[in-house]
Amino acid sequence: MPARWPSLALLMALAAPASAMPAPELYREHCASCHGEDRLGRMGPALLPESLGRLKPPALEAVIRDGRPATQMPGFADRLDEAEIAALAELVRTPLAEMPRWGVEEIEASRVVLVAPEALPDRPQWHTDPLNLFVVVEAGDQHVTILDGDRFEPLARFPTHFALHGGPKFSPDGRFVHLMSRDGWVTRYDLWSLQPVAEVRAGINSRNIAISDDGRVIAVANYLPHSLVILDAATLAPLEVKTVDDPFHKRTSRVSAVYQAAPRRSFILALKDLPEIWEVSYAPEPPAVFAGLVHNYEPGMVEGLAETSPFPVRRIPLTAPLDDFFFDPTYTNLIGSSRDGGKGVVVNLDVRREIAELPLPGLPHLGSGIAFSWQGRPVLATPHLGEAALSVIDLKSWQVVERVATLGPGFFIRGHEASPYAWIDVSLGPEKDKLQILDTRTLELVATLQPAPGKITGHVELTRDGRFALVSVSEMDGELVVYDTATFAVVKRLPMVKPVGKYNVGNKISRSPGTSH
Ligand code: DHE
Repeated sequence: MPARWPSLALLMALAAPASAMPAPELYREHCASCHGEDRLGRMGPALLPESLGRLKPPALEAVIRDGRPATQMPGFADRLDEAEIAALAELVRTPLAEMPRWGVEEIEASRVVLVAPEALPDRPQWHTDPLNLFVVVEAGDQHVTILDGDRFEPLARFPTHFALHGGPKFSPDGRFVHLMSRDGWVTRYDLWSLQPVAEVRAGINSRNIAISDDGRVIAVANYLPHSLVILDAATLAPLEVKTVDDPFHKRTSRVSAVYQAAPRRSFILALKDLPEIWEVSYAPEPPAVFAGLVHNYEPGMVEGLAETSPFPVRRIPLTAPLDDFFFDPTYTNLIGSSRDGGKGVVVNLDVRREIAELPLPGLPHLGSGIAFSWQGRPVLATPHLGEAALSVIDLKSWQVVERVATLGPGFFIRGHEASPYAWIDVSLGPEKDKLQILDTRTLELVATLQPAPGKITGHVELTRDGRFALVSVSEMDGELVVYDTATFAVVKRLPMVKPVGKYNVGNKISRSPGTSH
């Protein structure tokens, strides 16, 4: 009789340390109480590939081993060995077997009204220019500071949900600001009484929000699930959850971003997985072009379905998906790019067609572009995430009129109608601690600043009058450095914990062409 050998699985099990537990059990024991049995997040953030995508595997293991500073995430080095840490990191990077459900019911169940509207004061509880406040997002310890933009002094500082992203959106009078976290939490905060008034979880993994120009509704763009959520702005109650789909081909799509198109009274959606742009009307009486066939499919494709939503959709077909948009001043045309396409595509929203194409290699970051006038023509300037350059594009002829070489790729450019200078970060290149100044009259770089040698310099926003620029030194021991925009001299330094972005109420609600909206 041949000798009987133990199986490989049995040998491995015998060789494994006595404490080795399967990853799902480790997760249940150590992670579930904070991050949820379903990994969708509870008091701790969601642990899904969509939420962790930007954290490389060794960095993820380091967080499990050592914890995350300035948060409640403890280190597990004393309880888990290296193999267990690696197994847990692998588990949380594994996609969920099924798309989680996050519909009207789940959203409504998460909603909390913290202060009733009738309990709010009828005037600001402080004395400064209400339209020169700044909302500063400090990502290092998940806080927001409300800053008096006249004196550069904090009025309030409060904790936020984990990982706020995108620009906060203001009510048209500048009183309320709405913040969104990558885990889908939307918070409404009253700047007059300096307190959060309501919050709701509108998605599992969200990209950004937009508010209608009348301040009535908020749209939330989601990656998980594949939806656009419309909220009542005053109460954050869900009004509608739209699955973003192509029913004809039975496909759904992540929403890359949602933008407010005030002159059209609509939201415009960039879709990650469908070659379409969606226009969603929020007008109380949507124009006739939104009526008729559901979602404006070609006649005969999807018959018999009537659009009954108060927020009807109009589809604009594309040859390939576009990620990121910049609009001309009338919101008739937009220029879009895909993260890997190497080109810009101009789409006319009225005729629902692509009308021009231009070469735009190096990952342009159109969403953070600014508009100004150069040699009597309206132009847009956009930084590039993948190239040390700034592209300047004529908004009428849709030609690249200038490509300005910079010290490195960067995220943002900021200007102001009262100043001839634009401020450009080069934080994605080797000289991360530098900032360059573009003269918008000559398209020449006229100065290089170094706010804090050796430290990452990022996002910039100007005061309401354009006289001062607030620059982020985006490190844990970071600061906001206030510059005079005429002399480039430092006026003040305020310590901050990794301030990623800051937003001036007046510039945002007046839709200053020097900032994003
Ligand atoms: Fe952003 C805005 C997309 C990575 C900080 N970012 C936006 C917007 C989009 C976008 C579509 C405009 C939405 C709005 O304001 O309504 N961002 C993306 C990406 O696709 C990208 C490259 C990858 C990703 O993981 O999402 C990305 N963004 C980052 C970062 O790594 C940054 C630097 C740090 C962070 O917080 O994640 C970052 N994004 C910002 C900021 C804004 C922003 C500060 C608002 C800028 C403004 O002035 O309006």
